[in-house]
Amino acid sequence: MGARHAATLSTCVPGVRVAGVMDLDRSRAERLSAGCGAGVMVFEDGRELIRHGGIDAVVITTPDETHAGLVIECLEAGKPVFCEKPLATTVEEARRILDAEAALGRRMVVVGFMRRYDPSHREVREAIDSGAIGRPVLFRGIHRNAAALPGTTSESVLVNSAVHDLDTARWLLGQEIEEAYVSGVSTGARSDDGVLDLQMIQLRLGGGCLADIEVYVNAGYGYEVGLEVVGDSGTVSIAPSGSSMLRRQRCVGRRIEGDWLERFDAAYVLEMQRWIGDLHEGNFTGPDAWDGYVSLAAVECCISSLNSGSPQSLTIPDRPALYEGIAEVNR
Ligand code: ISE
Repeated sequence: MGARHAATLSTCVPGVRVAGVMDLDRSRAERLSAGCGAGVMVFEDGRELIRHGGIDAVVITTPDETHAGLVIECLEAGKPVFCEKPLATTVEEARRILDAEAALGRRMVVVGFMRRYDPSHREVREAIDSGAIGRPVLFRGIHRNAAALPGTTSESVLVNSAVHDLDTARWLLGQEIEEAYVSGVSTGARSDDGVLDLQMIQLRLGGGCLADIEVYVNAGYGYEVGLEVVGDSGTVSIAPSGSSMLRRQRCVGRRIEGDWLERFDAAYVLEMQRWIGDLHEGNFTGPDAWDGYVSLAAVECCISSLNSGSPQSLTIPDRPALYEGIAEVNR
């Protein structure tokens, strides 16, 4: 993900220069830096990169467990930060980020919920906002990965993958999650490690909507994200695969993307362009630390449902004033 963002910033975004890259594996960082133009600094320590005087803003794409510490480090250094999702791996860490931003008195954090920039997701949002489907009553989501990432656990399916769907549901419906019921099975498809790699999430949201979301991280055949929002007078949906359909020799076929880098290619570019544009204007309009925090509160509620086998309720505190009244772009 870091290599993709660095490439996007160096080739598709005006008004920015990749000044430094970091990887624990120095040779990998050196290869990446060479592709980002001349004079790109190479670091093996994220904190050193963050504190360096030649770095104005930071993109965090390190492993999930390191996100919160590095975001706080950026805030302490007074540097705007784009953090890949999830913002943290626990609500408590995310709360600390909110506190650090509150102490600064300005929003400096943007979270990489790139689906909000995906043209088809934006069309769904526009259809809902225009009233075309009436009052939304149900969100259905499908999220399939070809194969689970190494080190996947039953909980990390929720923290790392389902966090996108939880964010999408609340973003599209404009409602907060109030109850979650999650069940999972270990399909044994790729390994017999007992990880619950297929999970079904049922949600009840504040405005009277329901949601059901399938997250299957070992689907084997490719990568797909699809959804349908049902309203009281119509529905709007994104078919899992948006590619063209080929009919030949009495068969019909459609290409399926291999992973999120392919499927959300356009979204990643739009996301970086927006972030850099906002940076110049000094007003961030993308998903913020509050969205990162609330999505993690929902993830933790899902984890306790998965572990207890029963529905769990969730109360989201009022949105702090710092996160109110922001221009509606990707919010
Ligand atoms: C991955 O980290 C992503 O962010 C992808 O968008 C998501 O679909 C996948 O499940 C995650 O593992």
